[in-house]
Amino acid sequence: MRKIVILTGAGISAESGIETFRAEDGLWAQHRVEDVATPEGFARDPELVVNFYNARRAQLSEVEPNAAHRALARLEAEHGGDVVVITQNVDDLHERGGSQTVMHMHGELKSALCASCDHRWAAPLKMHVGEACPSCAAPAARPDIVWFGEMPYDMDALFAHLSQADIFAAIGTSGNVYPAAGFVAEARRAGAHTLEFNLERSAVGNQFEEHRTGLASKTVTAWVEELLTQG
Ligand code: BJW
Repeated sequence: MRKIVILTGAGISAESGIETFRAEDGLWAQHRVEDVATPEGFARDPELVVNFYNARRAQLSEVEPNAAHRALARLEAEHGGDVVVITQNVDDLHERGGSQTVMHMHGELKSALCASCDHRWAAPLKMHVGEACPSCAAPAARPDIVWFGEMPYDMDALFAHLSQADIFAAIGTSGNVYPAAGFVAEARRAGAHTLEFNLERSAVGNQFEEHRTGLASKTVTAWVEELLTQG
């Protein structure tokens, strides 16, 4: 059976009420990327960064997965082959929508990371600057988020999945951030059929063979129905 690798970005969670990054009224219009999404910003003003992620973690309890998250979970449950969701999102809406195989390449809001020993643990709803690591006791807790200039998680495993993909779909991502924006090229090298789901062409849109334009809740649900009907 065909192996399906799916890359998701902020656009899949937009209809659940979570802001994207690069929309006119998105997160980067309200906060400077350099201040809240770089290790240098965290070193300069850890309080600002911890509060930024505390607010976004709190927001998770107010939002629900939408039809696109649920459609991907249905695909995984009903497709006879392998389905892997690689998400750039730090929310937990794929898991709450029912997906089992989810790889969070940019980290997770619900996780904390020790800047000293790399131990990861379940973050409290409200993190505090200088909290002690439960493993090594260093006062070095930080949000478990991959900031610019840091290595995304599980790169070897992600590239291994891409190299075996028969279908590669990117959903709701602007194609501005690497290495994720390079996954379509990698999947094409592996011979995968490539599709993009977005409201508009992404920055790497010309590399996809097929485009489905519109709200992910509609286009992804229809695609999953199609795939499962084809068998
Ligand atoms: C809908 C929709 C609906 C809306 N339905 N669609 C020069 C060249 C190349 C690379 C670099 C370079 N200079 C520096 C770099 C590297 C850098 C990078 O890419 N910079 C670029 C800005 C150029 N990357 C890194 O530093 C990464 N690490 C790295 O490269 O390590 C070295 C390495 C080398 C080689 C191999 C492996 C590793 C780390 C990147 C970390 C990104 N972190 C962030 C923030 C942290 C998370 C957080 O705070 O939440 O992650 S940035 C932010 O962007 C966030 C997102 O995950 C990421 C991607 O954004 P996304 O998801 O695409 O959102 P948007 O808002 O951009 O787009 C939403 C899309 O949805 C839009 O297209 C809408 O149209 C669409 N949409 N509603 C369908 N209903």
